[in-house]
Parts: sequence; C-alpha cells; structure tokens
Amino acid sequence: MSDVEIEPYDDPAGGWGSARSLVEILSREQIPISGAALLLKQNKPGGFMCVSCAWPKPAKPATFEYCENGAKATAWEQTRKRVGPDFFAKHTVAELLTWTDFDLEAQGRLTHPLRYDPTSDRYAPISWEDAFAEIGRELCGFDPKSVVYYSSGRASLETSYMYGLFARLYGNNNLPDSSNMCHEPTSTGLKASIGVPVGTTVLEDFESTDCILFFGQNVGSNAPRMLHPLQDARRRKVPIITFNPLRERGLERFTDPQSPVEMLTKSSTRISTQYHQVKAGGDIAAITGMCKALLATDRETQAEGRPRVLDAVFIAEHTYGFEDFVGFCDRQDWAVLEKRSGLTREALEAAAAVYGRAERVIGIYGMGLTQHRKGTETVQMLVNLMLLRGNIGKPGAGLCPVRGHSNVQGQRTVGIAEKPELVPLDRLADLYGFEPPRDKGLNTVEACEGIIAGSVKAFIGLGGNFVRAIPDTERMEEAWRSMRLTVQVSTKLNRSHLVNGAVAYILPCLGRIEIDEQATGPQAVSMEDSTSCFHGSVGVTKPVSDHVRSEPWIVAGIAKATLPPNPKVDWDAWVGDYAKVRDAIEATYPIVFKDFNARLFEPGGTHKPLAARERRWDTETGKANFVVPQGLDEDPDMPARHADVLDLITLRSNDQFNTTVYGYHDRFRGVKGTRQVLFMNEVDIARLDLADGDTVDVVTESNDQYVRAVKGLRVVKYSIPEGNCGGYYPEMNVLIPLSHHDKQAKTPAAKAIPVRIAKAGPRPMPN
Ligand SMILES: Nc1nc2c(c(=O)[nH]1)N[C@H]1C(S)=C(S)[C@@H](COP(=O)(O)OP(=O)(O)OC[C@H]3O[C@@H](n4cnc5c(=O)[nH]c(N)nc54)[C@H](O)[C@@H]3O)O[C@H]1N2
Ligand SMILES: Nc1nc2c(c(=O)[nH]1)N[C@H]1C(S)=C(S)[C@@H](COP(=O)(O)OP(=O)(O)OC[C@H]3O[C@@H](n4cnc5c(=O)[nH]c(N)nc54)[C@H](O)[C@@H]3O)O[C@H]1N2
Ligand SMILES: [Mo]
Repeated sequence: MSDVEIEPYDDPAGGWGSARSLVEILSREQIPISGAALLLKQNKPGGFMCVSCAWPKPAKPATFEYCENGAKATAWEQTRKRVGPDFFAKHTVAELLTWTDFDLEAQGRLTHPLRYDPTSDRYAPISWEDAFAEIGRELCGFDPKSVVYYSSGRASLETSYMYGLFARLYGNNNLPDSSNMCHEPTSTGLKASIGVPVGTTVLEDFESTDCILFFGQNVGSNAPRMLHPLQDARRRKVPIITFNPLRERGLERFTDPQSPVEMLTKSSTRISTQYHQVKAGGDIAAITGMCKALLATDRETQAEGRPRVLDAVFIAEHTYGFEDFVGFCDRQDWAVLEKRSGLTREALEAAAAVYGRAERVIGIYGMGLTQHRKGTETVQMLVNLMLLRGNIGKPGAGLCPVRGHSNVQGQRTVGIAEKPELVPLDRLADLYGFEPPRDKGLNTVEACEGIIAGSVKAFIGLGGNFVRAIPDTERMEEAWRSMRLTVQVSTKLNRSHLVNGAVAYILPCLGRIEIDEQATGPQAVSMEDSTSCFHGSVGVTKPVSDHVRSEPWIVAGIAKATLPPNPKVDWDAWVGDYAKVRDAIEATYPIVFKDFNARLFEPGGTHKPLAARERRWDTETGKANFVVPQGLDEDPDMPARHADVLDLITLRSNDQFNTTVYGYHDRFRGVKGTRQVLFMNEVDIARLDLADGDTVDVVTESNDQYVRAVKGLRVVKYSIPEGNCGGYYPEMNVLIPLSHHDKQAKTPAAKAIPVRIAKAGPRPMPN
C-alpha cells in the first residue's frame, strides 16, 4: 500500500481494466479462477442474487450476468480467509481500533459467535445458547423505547419481515435502516409528489425510451450492470444528458468486458451526449433553469400556434400546483441560477431543448441528488421537470432512483420502517394477537441523537457498519461506548464491533451465496430490486464454518430469548421452512405479495403493482403534485459561504462497497495506493496558494462548538467545479456534523459539506 501513484486513467469503464481487476481480487481472496464458475450462477433464476447493488436482473440473463464490482462482492464474501477465536485471542480491541477498515475486513469471514470480555479487552468465543440467553436477559431489562434495531439493506425479505415483527412485539418502531442514509429523500419526496415511495421505471422501459437524464449517480463503479442498457440505448442514438460535478468515467465511455469484439478492437461507446458539471447542491437551480427554458419555448409555440412543448393535457388531467410552479420559475433570475448551478444559461437551454424534443424520458438519479440538506426538494424538482412533459406513467419514461444495497427497497416493503404509517399495523395486530406500538420510531439521525443524549441504551445491528457509515465519527464513537448493549450480526469484522457497549456481541451469519440448510432442507430467500421486482435466491456454496447461522435463525434466536411465548408466532416453524415466512408476508400484504411462493422464481422477477405507473396518484390531492422548492440555497440555516469555504463531496472509489474497502485502487480516478486524497479544482488550488501533491488539513465550517478535522490529505488536481472538493467516504465522515441533514427525510447530507482547507507541514502521508 505504500506506493502511491496518481495519474489520469484514459481507458473506458469496463474493458480490460475491469477484467484485470477481477482476476486480482479472485486471487487475493484465494479463490481459484476455475472456482469463478460460481459467478455463472450470479443473478440467474435458480442461482443467487448478487450481494452488491440493487440493479434489476433481466428475464433473459447474459451468460455472465455480473459486473466487475458484483464479482468483487462475491469474492469478498466467498474468501477462503477466516477470522476465528485464535485471531481474537491475539489482538485486543484497543489494538484493532488502530487498524484500517481494509485491514479489519481483509482478515476474512467471522466464524464463531463472540462476546466482548472487558477484563482482557478481547472478544472470546461463546455458545449460541449462552449468547441468546444473555442478550434476551439484557433486552428484557430495558424500556423498549431505548433499544434500536438497525438494518443494513442486505438481509432478505424473509429475515427483514421477522426482524420488523420482532421489534414491534418487543415494543418499538425503532427500525432505522441504511435507506435513512441513502434514498430516504426518494421515499419521502416521491410519496408526496406522485404517491409511491419508489421509482416508476422497469428494465423494459430502457428499450423504448428516447432520452435519458442522468443525475448524480456513478454508474461505472456503483451499478455497472446498468451500463448494458445504457450502451444499448446509445446504440439506438438515445441522448444521455448527465449532471455530475465530477467527470466520471462510467458516464463517459464504456467497453463491454463481455463482448470479445469490443475487447479485441478496444472500441468503446460514448455514454453521455451532454455532460454538465453542475456544482454540488446546484441541481435545484439547474433543473429550474431547464424548466424556465421549457416554459419560454412553450409560450413561443403557443403564440405561433405550433404544437406545445408542455404536455398540457397531462398537466390538466393529472397534476396539481402547476400555476404556482410556473410562478416560481418565472421569479427566478437567470444570473442567480447560473451562479448556483455553476452552469451557463446556454448549457441549460441546450439540455432543455433535447428533453423537450423527446417523447419518452427516463430520469435516473443517485446519491448526488439525495444526500443533500435539500435532498427531498431536489428529488421533487426532478419530478416537476418530468411532469411538465407527462414523463411519468407511460412506457419508456419515468423515474429511476438507483438503489444501493441489494434489498434496501424490499426491507421497507416488508415492514422495516420507523414510520408506523408505512406498516399495516392493524393486520399485524390481527395476525399475531398483540397491540403493536403506534408511535413513530427513531430513524438513523434520531438514533444517533439518542445515543449522544443517553436515551438509547442498546443497539442491535442486522448487518452493516453503522458506526462507520454515520456522520460525526468522533462524537458518535465517544457516545457509543456509553451504551449498555451492542449486538452486531455480521459476516466480516468491522469498526462497529470495536466501538462497543458494556455488553457486546458479534454474531456471525451466513452470506446469501451460501447454502442455508434448515429442518426442511436447503432454503431460498428473496429480495426486491430497484425497479420493484421480487427475485428468489438460492445459496450455492458450503457455509464458511459449522458455527455460523442464517440470519432468520439468529433473529428467531434473539426473539425467542426475549419475548414471552406467543402461540401465533411460531419462530421455529418459520426457521425450519422459509416458505412459511413468505406465507406470513403474503398474509400481511396480500396484494403486493399475491402467490408469493408460487412466483418466487419467475424469470425477470415479479413486479410489485405501482399506482403511479398507471397514472393513479395516491397523494393527498389525488394528483401528481408540482412541489415548489423553498429556495435555491443548499444550507438554509448556515451563514452564507465565505469564499475560502469549499463544498466537500464524499465519494465512493471504484474499489469499495460502502465501508468495505476492497483495495486502494480507484482506477477510474487514477488514484492508487492511498485513499487520503482531496480532489480539487486547479483554480481553487492556486487561489488557496497550494499545489498539486501538497498535504493539507481539512476542517469543517460549522455553527456549533465542535472541531471536526481530517489531517494529512494529498491534494489531487481534478476535473471538479470551482468551489467544490471531493474526498472518500467513510474516511471523511468525521467532517459531517450530525445536524447537517435533510430536514424532511433526515438523510445525512454527505455531498456538500462546508470545509476550509489549510496547508499542512511537509510530513509523510499515512494510508
Ligand atoms: N461497487 C460499489 N457499488 C455500490 C456501492 C459501493 O460502495 N460500491 N454502494 C451501494 C450503495 S449503498 C449505494 S447508495 C449506491 C451509491 O451509488 P451512487 O448514487 O453513485 O453514490 P456515490 O458514489 O456517492 O456517487 C454519487 C455521484 O453523485 C455525484 N454528485 C455528488 N454531488 C452531486 C450533486 O450535488 N449533484 C449531482 N448531480 N451529482 C453529484 C458524484 O460525483 C458521484 O458521481 O451504490 C451501491 N453500489
Ligand atoms: N460520508 C458518507 N457517508 C455515507 C454515504 C456516503 O455516500 N458518504 N453513504 C451512505 C449509504 S448510501 C449507505 S447505504 C450507508 C451504508 O451503511 P451500512 O449498510 O451500515 O454499511 P456497509 O458498509 O454496507 O456494511 C458493511 C458490513 O456489512 C456486513 N455484511 C456484509 N454482508 C452481510 C450479510 O449478508 N449479512 C450481514 N448480517 N452482514 C453483512 C459486513 O460485516 C460488513 O463489514 O452508508 C452511508 N454513509
Ligand atoms: Mo446506500
């Protein structure tokens, strides 16, 4: 890791770089290349569903229906390396706290249930029986409202249903999940605007679309399988208009690594036809500009008696709030829009012109829109643009939020939600004969606030690496240790295990790729992809150890040890046969999960019914709503930005999955051997009297008393707008104040954090 190389990378996304990277990771995880036959079962009916992203799986999969990063995720889970009791006997928690995220997870798969021993400051093996008995005893001693049940978005629909039910039987709705840090503005914003909390496009829409708008999603690294439909669209000459502060390689050029011709001829497809380097947080202004341009053209066409640009029939019949929205656009001044978006009027008019000519438009977006203080409003602004031309609820058009974790959307569908109104509580009451809690539970930010305040005393984590994923790392780690109980159900060792409560457990579980053998034989599980499609998944490899257990088994174990027996909830029967959990899911959600077991392996998956796709609007007005944003400023309650304050964007590299760092090679951005970098515009570098390669310290500009700083970052000159800079997540999380979140969705704003940059002394850089 000590050789740092920083030089621009010229190859396309995919291509030989992707093939080489895959071979490297298979060999590092000691998986023979022949063992890569495993990858042939990825995302296929009868095989397992990728543990990486949530991009849909086509009905007719390719021979290799996986991408570089999906294959990395498989290799990472299926590694031959193990981290067992002897490792924990050798290393104290204090020592492990000094290790990097990479080194912790690189030890391999967890094999035994472990309990923290405060006298030796080590984790030691314990039997499952004793673990459950103590966890159950502890949980019985708390006020139910002081316990948090977190889930990362990977656990299956079956596990998630059981987990949500357990929390409610226990007595709370404290079910924050990774979606609170991710697409919550989608759930909040789309529900209010169009009546569904999820995207409205399906994979087939890509075949008939004639324009794609692409906001703030890094497809090349984070959803590479999406490059195939994008490439197909480009072959049909479909324009792709991209808004992204950084020039991301996957949005520029792609070579299909599975096409021998493209690989041999080194040919690639240009992805974006227009590339707008919008300023971080400038999308509301950019989209307002596009709407303003469309309105102007529409007025011209009307005056000239030509066909209108706006879909007036759709607007009249299906929407609410159009006049107010027009008023808002009319009041905005082009000069202000240009300044806030960092884009010229001409550029925005050019984007609007292409949009205005297309009949069927898909709007794709990711964290670049959601992880802002105005995340919800930004998502709703994209909806406004789509509504102007009736681009929701017709084939080839719609909204396509690209979800993160492979089942993050599905967890919500089956009851992982802190908002009681999202869950059919009456039905749960009928089915299981209890009175479910009706009060709102804690989301991620509120759980963090409760931990700081001391009102949250226990944290159960179903997967994930919460401590590392949340903002304000230093403050949170300090507060975390005052909790009484922390339990983490995990596959790999991570920092959340090391920042622990007084009583702490690590419970190792099976990954989705492993065979899950229960009383009635091997079990299947299911998940929901980004396009609201359910898929079954079957494990195919031998479990990593005899001591690991499945997630449903572990959830049931904790539940049985904690709750009084309830004749209507037969945890053992559910664990013995997951089909029975699916029956329970169907009984709870009869329309969405109709014939769930029978349809589990339908090729291409089973679509969930979505009212907005049929232009039925389940909103307060009964229409699709134009929502007027409160204003254009990113930070409503911060003083105006000083010229030396830059907006920091936290980013994923091409060599990580969230807090899991696969390696130190962000190929597309040309950074090798380190993650301690700060991407900056050359004008800012000169203005702040710095040079490319300098070492700097970064300090958050905030209006509270805490000092938040990251030291020793190397300045990398990069194609990023003036006034913005970029650094890697999770290393930069220490800089994000917990209060820096979207007011409506409470999503931490990880994409425009006000920071100051100061030159550090000439010292060597740590990795
Ligand atoms: N290999 C891999 N795959 C993953 C993940 C992973 O870490 N690794 N994570 C998974 C998860 S949980 C998620 S949520 C997704 C995340 O996938 P993405 O949604 O792609 O998230 P980020 O990597 O955070 O990148 C966001 C993109 O938005 C751009 N951006 C930043 N600020 C702005 C802005 O203000 N406006 C606009 N228009 N763009 C902006 C950034 O330059 C970047 O290209 O990927 C999932 N898939
Ligand atoms: N600054 C900043 N912060 C962010 C973001 C950002 O862009 N910038 N992104 C946010 C987003 S979008 C998200 S989704 C969150 C992610 O937050 P989390 O979902 O909490 O974090 P992950 O890094 O995905 O979790 C990795 C851990 O999950 C465990 N794991 C892996 N597979 C399994 C499994 O099958 N079962 C179980 N039980 N455990 C498993 C492993 O032990 C591994 O160490 O982070 C958020 N935080
Ligand atoms: Mo995410």
